[in-house]
Amino acid sequence: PTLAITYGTFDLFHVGHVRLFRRIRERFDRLIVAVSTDEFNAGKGKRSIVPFEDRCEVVSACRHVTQVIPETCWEQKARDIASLGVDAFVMGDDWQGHFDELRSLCQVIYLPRTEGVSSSSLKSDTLRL
Ligand code: C2G
Repeated sequence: PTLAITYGTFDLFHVGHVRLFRRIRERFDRLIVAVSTDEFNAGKGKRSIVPFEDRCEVVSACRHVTQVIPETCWEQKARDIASLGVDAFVMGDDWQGHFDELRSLCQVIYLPRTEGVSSSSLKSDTLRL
């Protein structure tokens, strides 16, 4: 069985995340999702509304997801790919080109983002209600 991995914050889980996972599973048998911890997010300059444990629980409940692991640092991707036997590293294309060094380890695929939805827009739209 083929295995893909993707990384992200997945705050305010939305249809863009679901579609990314679904499209990955159209290509691969299994999908591991690495969810950014609150501490790692702080390093990204991001503060999520939903705490890490809850973001993991929500992502785990998605039927397209095989397993959830924590993302604690930028450098873990190469280790994860090797230790987990990953066939493909997949991200939305807002990351186009950022992880091409991983092509020596596995397939690297960037899929088009879902337009019109993002955690940040959901946050700001809610504030305007
Ligand atoms: N995404 C998408 N469509 C959207 C919004 C997000 O396809 N409308 C994708 C992004 O391209 C990304 C994934 O969903 O691949 C998760 O997005 P974020 O939670 O915003 O994650 P990010 O902050 O990009 O962190 O090491 C990688 C980082 O952890 C990625």
